[in-house]
Amino acid sequence: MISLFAIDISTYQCYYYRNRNTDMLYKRVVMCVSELLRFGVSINSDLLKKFDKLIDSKGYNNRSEAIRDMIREHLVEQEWEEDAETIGAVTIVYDHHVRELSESLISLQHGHHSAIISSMHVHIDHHNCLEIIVIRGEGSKVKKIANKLISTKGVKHGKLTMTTTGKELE
Ligand code: NI
Repeated sequence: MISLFAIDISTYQCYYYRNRNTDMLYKRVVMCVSELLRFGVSINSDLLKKFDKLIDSKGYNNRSEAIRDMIREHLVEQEWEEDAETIGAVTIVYDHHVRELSESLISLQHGHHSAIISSMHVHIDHHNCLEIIVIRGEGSKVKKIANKLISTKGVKHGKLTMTTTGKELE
């Protein structure tokens, strides 16, 4: 059985303005607005049931917002694939008592000071530290710095969250 549902989605639109004095029409590129469009999706009812269950467990109130987020997720993935300017957040957990580890991590970060835009250090307990390091740059560069941090000997756990500058997303 096939179910049909519609979702709202944003698109860009630029406006044309008429100069009252000269009666000339010109394009105002600084002013862009987005409008909501609706389109229908044909989907198997069992698949739709599973989808509704999934988005409900993730806290979505409606299908439109869930689908918009899925589209954004793919666009962010594409930004990374295309090596566009992006943002990554690296989380690392390590024992600061391990010999020369803190120094290595600090010197690595100083070596990439122009790409590392912020960092936060949390003393979890007597031994363990958590650091969140935010890196901005081309995807490949962000990954390279993240991998260096994560693979530093003594780092117990490290993970790169590949996010976005948000510039290209509505
Ligand atoms: Ni600490």
